[in-house]
Amino acid sequence: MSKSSKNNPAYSSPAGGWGALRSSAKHLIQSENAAKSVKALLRANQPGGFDCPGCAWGDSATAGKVDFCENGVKAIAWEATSKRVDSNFFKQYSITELQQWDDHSLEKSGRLTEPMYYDGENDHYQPISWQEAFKIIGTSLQQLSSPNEALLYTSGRASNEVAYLYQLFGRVLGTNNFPDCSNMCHEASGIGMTNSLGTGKGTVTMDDFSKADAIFVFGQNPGTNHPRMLGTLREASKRGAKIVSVNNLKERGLQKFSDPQSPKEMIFLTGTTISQYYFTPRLGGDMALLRGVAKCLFEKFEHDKSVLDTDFINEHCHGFEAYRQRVAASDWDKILDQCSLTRENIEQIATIYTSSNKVIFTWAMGITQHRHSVATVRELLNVLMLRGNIGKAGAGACPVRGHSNVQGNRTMGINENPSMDFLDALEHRYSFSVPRDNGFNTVESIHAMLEGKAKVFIALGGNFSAATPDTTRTHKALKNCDLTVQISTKLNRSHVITGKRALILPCLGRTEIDRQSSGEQCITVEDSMSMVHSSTGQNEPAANTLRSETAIVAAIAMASVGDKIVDWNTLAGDYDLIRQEISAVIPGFDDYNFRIKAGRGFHLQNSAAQRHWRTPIQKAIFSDARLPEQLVHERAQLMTKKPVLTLQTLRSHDQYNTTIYGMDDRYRGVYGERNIIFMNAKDINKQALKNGDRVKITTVSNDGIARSLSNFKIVEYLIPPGCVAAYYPETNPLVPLESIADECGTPTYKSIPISIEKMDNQQ
Ligand SMILES: Nc1nc2c(c(=O)[nH]1)N[C@H]1C(S)=C(S)[C@@H](COP(=O)(O)OP(=O)(O)OC[C@H]3O[C@@H](n4cnc5c(=O)[nH]c(N)nc54)[C@H](O)[C@@H]3O)O[C@H]1N2
Ligand SMILES: Nc1nc2c(c(=O)[nH]1)N[C@H]1C(S)=C(S)[C@@H](COP(=O)(O)OP(=O)(O)OC[C@H]3O[C@@H](n4cnc5c(=O)[nH]c(N)nc54)[C@H](O)[C@@H]3O)O[C@H]1N2
Ligand SMILES: [Mo]
Repeated sequence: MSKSSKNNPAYSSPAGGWGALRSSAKHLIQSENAAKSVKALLRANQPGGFDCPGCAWGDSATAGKVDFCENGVKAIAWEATSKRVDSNFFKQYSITELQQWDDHSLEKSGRLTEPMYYDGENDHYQPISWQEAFKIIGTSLQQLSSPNEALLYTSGRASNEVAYLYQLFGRVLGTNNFPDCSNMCHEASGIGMTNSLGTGKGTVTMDDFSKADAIFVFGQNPGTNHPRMLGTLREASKRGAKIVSVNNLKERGLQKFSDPQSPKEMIFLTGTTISQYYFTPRLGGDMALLRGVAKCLFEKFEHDKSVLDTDFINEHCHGFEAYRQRVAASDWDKILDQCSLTRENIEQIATIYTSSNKVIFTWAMGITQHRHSVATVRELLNVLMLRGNIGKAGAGACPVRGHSNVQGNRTMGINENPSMDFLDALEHRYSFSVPRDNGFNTVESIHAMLEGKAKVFIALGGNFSAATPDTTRTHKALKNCDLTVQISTKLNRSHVITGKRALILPCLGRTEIDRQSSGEQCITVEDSMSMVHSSTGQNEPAANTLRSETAIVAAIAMASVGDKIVDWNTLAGDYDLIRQEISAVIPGFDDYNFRIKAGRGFHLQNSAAQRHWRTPIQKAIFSDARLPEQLVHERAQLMTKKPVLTLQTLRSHDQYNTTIYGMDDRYRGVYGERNIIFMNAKDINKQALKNGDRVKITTVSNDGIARSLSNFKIVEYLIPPGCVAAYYPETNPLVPLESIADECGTPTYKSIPISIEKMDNQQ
């Protein structure tokens, strides 16, 4: 196979298979610590082992089976690297110099091992003792004129134990400012599901996947981002379930998959067809598509009363009549225009849907990162509810989460907008006056820093400066802070875009042994199916100077608010004690310490799965939202004469969010580069461009801020006309801070109106 990105799609083999094994081997060998990585891998997602830090897909029920994927290998090898970023490294490279490095080079430098301090005086980080570092944070927080000038960011890899301590610390300090990666990720799923069903979490378990008659995968690329999900889909496909993909790109993994654990598929170089049906709507067209499906259902219902589950609707739902009228009022022209599919396509989807009794809808960022994402999530639920597909075995809603414990972090109270029940429970347990005002989400935090309303920024993991939108303004915001603190495993952009002063606090990774005063500790996490299980690090820490995230947060709390309300040190010395606190405060965690000892952990009950609706009227609620008046390209086209295209920013196969493992995107036939833009041949011709041309990409907006990126290479690709795609995080400078989803504030990373022009030599 030619390693060129000229003739896409270049990947003709099934996803997975030997390609995945070869790539796994390559990443292991390049990891400079192959033995350590392999040892760790064999314990991934096994009882007594650790939870793979890759994604939040559920674990295999068959204990003992090898349960990791190519991208899990990359995540584990990346953490086990023998390279070190220590005080010598920072002596050698100034902050200004490191700012010029790309994301791949920064993280590839290795594991952070020593606490470091930048005091604003010279351009280098200097080593600092842990005690001094905590003192600086404590003093800075105490000097704020209000606790709401502090921002406590969390990335979804943090464990339940550290997340619980972190939110408790913030609330004792007096703020609900908990921006998190979820604000940029599945926020729309949480809000849409809570409004419709009274729970923000998926209603299915792994068992439902083995019973479903049909599984619809919306706006998701599991071949890269949730590879173990392909194993589940493969099993379903093999037993005759229908798999339907709805995605503007023909993602390889959703078409054919060869399971590296199937000797037959490996030896005979075959694979299993995953999606028997594949539909490619325009970016942001899913709500219109679903509205069209609902229209078909109502039409069929005229002749066949079994098409809708009227018993379920009558007994469990509210708002059916208003929804029926809204569907009737949505006209076909607009529906077909917005999704750019044919009426036959939509009728076919409706027929597949009505001919299946038990149906699961899964979705990810292709649904949640649009202006009308909450309305789209609710439309997915409307269509499920019409046929009683919530709270029935083999059926339900499955927002497939991103980070391995992002769902658990929310359960633990990492939320800028916490429920009153949760705050009451904290107040009851610890007897202090808990802050009740909403805090800032991620985008609001950036505004607050820009306006000088927030002055101390602490990040529990993640890479805020690269993951967030409007990079130029976000960097200005961070630089405006008095103090920025990063609790991290590896060097990234957020360490070199600093506040006036900055601290790096290096921590243990998930794969490493965590020793505290009471002995070796395990942590716990919750996956997309609400299974809570323990994770025990297996490798020796990268350095004996590292501390656990839990120990670091406890020490920050101690230095800032003291131990009058919570005895932080005792809790950090024995994580069983933290879990006892969680049991006492958060419903569903009774006998927590006991239940995580059993094999694969325990399932947190999901009220909607039991047809118990925690909405204000105790019913599942149909949403009667209108279709968007216009999609982004229509609105933006009024602002410019140049052709407007809609840009989605997405992940390549060789990255984990802002962590860039390598420069290839194997399944899309791209090798050795990331500054590319996938375009349809028609759009390329329309602008008299050619495959391979270099272009400048400019955001179309009327806010007076210029946002452009130069030197992106056109890759001709099968993508609906008018839509283009490019990699995140490189394209974040193009995403306006103000471009956020209605009702939830998630940046619209999957629909940015842009124009392109050919680079001349001067540009
Ligand atoms: N290896 C690896 N694993 C990961 C991650 C990673 O970066 N690397 N990230 C983790 C995280 S935090 C997350 S949130 C998940 C992300 O998992 P995904 O949501 O799969 O990630 P994206 O790459 O953003 O892909 C979005 C998919 O939706 C499609 N899409 C985009 N817009 C639309 C639309 O309007 N309609 C439809 N129908 N489809 C659309 C895109 O073509 C693409 O296939 O993965 C998690 N797992
Ligand atoms: N344009 C665009 N932007 C996006 C998205 C998009 O699709 N398009 N997706 C959004 C989504 S879905 C998400 S979730 C966010 C992700 O945003 P974040 O969660 O903030 O970013 P990550 O890249 O996952 O963070 C990687 C860093 O985490 C640190 N790290 C890794 N493991 C550990 C650990 O065990 N402990 C600690 N303390 N640190 C650790 C390492 O230093 C690493 O550099 O990005 C969002 N941004
Ligand atoms: Mo995410």
